[in-house]
This record gives sequence, C-alpha cells and structure tokens, in this order.
Amino acid sequence: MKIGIVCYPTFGGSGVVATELGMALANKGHEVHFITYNQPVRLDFLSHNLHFHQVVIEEYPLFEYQPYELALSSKMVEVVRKHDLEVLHVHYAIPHAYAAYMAKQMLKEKGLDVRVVTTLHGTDITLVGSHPTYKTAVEFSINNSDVVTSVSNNLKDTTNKLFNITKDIKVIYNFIDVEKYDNAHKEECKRIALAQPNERIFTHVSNFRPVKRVEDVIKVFAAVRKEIPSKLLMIGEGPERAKAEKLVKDLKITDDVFFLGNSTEVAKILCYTDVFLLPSQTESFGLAALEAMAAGTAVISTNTGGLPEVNIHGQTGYLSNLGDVEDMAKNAISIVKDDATLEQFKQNAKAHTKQFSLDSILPVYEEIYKSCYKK
Ligand code: GMT
Repeated sequence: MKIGIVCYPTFGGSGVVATELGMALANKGHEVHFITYNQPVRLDFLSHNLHFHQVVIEEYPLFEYQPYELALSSKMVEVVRKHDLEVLHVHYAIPHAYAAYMAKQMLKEKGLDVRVVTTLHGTDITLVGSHPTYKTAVEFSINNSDVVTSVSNNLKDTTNKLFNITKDIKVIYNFIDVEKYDNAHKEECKRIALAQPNERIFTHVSNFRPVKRVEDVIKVFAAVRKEIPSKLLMIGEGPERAKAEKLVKDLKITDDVFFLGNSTEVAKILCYTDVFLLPSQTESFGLAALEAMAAGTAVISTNTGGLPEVNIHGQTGYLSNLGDVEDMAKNAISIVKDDATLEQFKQNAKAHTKQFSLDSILPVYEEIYKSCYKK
C-alpha cells in the first residue's frame, strides 16, 4: 500500500512509534511517506520505498503564531496527489488529525479519496487535548477520522470519558523491535565504563516534562543508594532537567548520577541497566518502560494510566501510587538486593515483551489500513 505518516519527529514516544512503524512497513514492501517538519530522529535510513517530505513554515512578521496546520495540510494534499497515497496515518491528534481532516476535504474537491487513521498517544488526550482551548477541534477530528486507534485500554476509556466520541476506538498496543534490544546485548556492554561490578545501574529515559516527575526519580534513587551501591543514568532533555540536577547536588550524590542528554543509542544504554524508573504522573502506555523491558530490565513505576497494562506488579517490576517514593524505593531494593531475584525480574520483563513485538502488531496496522480502504 501507499501510506503517509504524520508525527512529531522528536524523541517522544509517539514519534518513535510512528517512525518504527513506517520503517517496518517499508521493510515489508509498502511505500511509506513521512510528512513532518524535520526528519524523524529514529529514521536512520531512507530507501526506495521510504520517503521524507518536509513541512516548511514560511515566517511572516504579521503572525505571532505561524499557521503550522495550514502548511501541514497543504503538504499532505501535495504528497497524496503526487504519490497516489491511499492512507494518511496521523500520530498524536493535535494538530495532525485536524490537518488530515482538512487535507481529506481538499482532496475530495479534486475527486480523490484518502483515508485517515488517527492514533491517540496520551497527552494529546489527557493533558492537552481535553483542555477547553482545543477540546472542540480534537473531538471533531477524532470523530471525523476513518479509523481511530489508541495505544492502551486505559487511553481508550479516558478518551471516551473526556470527549463525546461517536467512533469505536480500537486498541493497538505500542510495539518494539525485540531484535534491536537483543542485538544491543550481543555487542559488548560497556557497563564497567559507568559502574563498578558491585554496583547496580538504574536508568530513566524521558522528555523531562513535569508529567515525568524526574525529582521522584532522583528521590527513589537516593533512597536506594543509601542501602545498595548504585549509579543512575538520566537520559533525555527537557524543562525539568535543571531542577533534577539541583536536587542531585543538594542530596550530594553528583558522583553517582549521570545526565547524558538525548540519545539515539537507547538500546545500548539499556543493555547494562538493571532497573528502569518511571514514576510518571500519568502515562498512556509507557513505551520507554517497554523498551527497557525488552532489554531485560525490571521496571519500578507508578500505577497510573496504561502502565499496569505494560508493567506487571510483582513479575516484571512493581507499581506504586503516584508520589509514593518510599514504596518505590522499597520495591527497587527488594529487586536488586540479590543477583538471583534481579535476574528473575529481568527475565520476566523480557519474556513479557513478546506480546508487544513488532511481528505481532504490524499485521494489525496493515489490516486496519486495508479495512478502512474497503469502506
Ligand atoms: O511521554 C511523553 O510525554 C511523550 C508522548 C508522545 O506523544 O510522544 O508519549 C505518549 O505516547 C507514547 C507512545 O504512544 C506513550 O508510550 C506515552 O505513555 C505517552 N505519554 C504520556 O501519556 C505522558
């Protein structure tokens, strides 16, 4: 098929899922066209059936806010017409679903029929989309998509609670390329560069937004470190990084916490991680936790949003109430206290990711594209 993919080209989970999906579809012989404002960060190759079309914004001094949706929908029309695309798969409702609706209407005027699949990822519903500023347009664009999918059952329920949705939302879990994490293990895991053999390694990966509660990450780690020699790797960039660094300084644990910034080598970093920390305020799914689990890492997280659908309490890690740093630290210690327990959690985590493998999820998306085109 010929599929257009629209997403945020950043390190965020929705962009990562969209990019991995596009690359896998292209690998299977579909023609895939990414339509984004930058080349997606995880898009590490372009092939004869994998293309990138940049949405360029013309700056004009009259505009305090540049009209990105207009540029995006115009670009969608141009790419659909030029390459005969059958489906536009937009990831993250704002403003992509709205721009896709406009593109669809413009194409209709030209006698072309493109189908729109919208995938809801989380904050487009829970934090931003349901705000009165955007709610009307988000609800309209969800209801006017040909197919709507969400990345967890929890996000589906939340969407139905927050909006008046007339469409059936299909749940398609996020997925990972299991092999990528296995391969990272096959290369040399340079654990010794960061930690002593007797130390445990904890990792957190996020966009350091308030919803990630990075200060809780530091507090959990500080409590664990009092009992068990450990190191903490903080991967990512974002507005809360300065606060987290200050807390590390105040707690006098700077020698044991490394802020490594954004990375395209997450699989490698995860290969020497023992426990992944994700104490988020909410998380529609928690792709970062799934990636960690695929690399054989136990997860300590909150029990919010879709996290209980990914991290299984007492098996792949533990779930705690939001903000219960003490409980998270206690659980983390119980995992890393001896090698046998840690190994068991690591194995459980890895085994649990099988159901989220690319091989099982990709055909579901292909089926969705086919079905919506038959309508
Ligand atoms: O985690 C973020 O803040 C980024 C955000 C995004 O849209 O890029 O992530 C959301 O989508 C991911 C992929 O579906 C989910 O795994 C994350 O849980 C979700 N984030 C939140 O709900 C906070």
